[in-house]
Amino acid sequence: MQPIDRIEIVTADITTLRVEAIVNAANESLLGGGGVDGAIHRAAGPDLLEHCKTLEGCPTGLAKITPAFALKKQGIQHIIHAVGPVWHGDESQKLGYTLEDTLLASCYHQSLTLANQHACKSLAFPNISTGIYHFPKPRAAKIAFGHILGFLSKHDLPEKIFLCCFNNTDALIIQQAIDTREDWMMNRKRMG
Ligand code: AR6
Repeated sequence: MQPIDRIEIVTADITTLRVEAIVNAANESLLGGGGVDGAIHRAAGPDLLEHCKTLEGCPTGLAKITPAFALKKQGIQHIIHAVGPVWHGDESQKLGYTLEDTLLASCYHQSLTLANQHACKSLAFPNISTGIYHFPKPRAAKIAFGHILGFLSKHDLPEKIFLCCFNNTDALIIQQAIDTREDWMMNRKRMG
């Protein structure tokens, strides 16, 4: 199967998915918050917070893995807490040229690496940093898709990645990032 066929966009609350691992858009404290972080902590139950208290936080751009506690009953085994950057960047800078771009890419890479090391077959990502942290959504979508595709082309696990969007507008933004990349790949092939 081509790497691109292992990536699927879904519109859902990430806590309702039936996947082996989900990624949380956490903050450096790892002690919960709003947005998807709040939803995951509510769904996983208070044991998650107790466990997170032992982790001593996580720097921006990195990720830590925990059990899924109450979410295990629906098949989720792991939660990967990735700390995305707060966007202070300059949108006029080319993609990949801001510190925030690098840190966001690192979140995806670290999360994929942890999922791979724990032999996860399926992994779902929320749109890290694009809510409370205000990372521009189309820019984040290009970074997420590019890095996931690169990782899948070198690794058999995870077999399947779900890009979990909270609404259809966000799903469209991800789809556009994928379409743009596919057009670019086709043009590159045509030009030899
Ligand atoms: N399922 C899927 N996606 C969701 C859900 C959900 N249940 N809830 C929100 N989203 P955000 P950030 C989407 O703000 O920008 C927290 O307080 C949302 O629409 O959750 O990385 C943390 O503790 C958006 O597209 O995360 C940090 O302090 C995406 O998830 C801070 O927010 C990310 O939005 C992290 O901010």
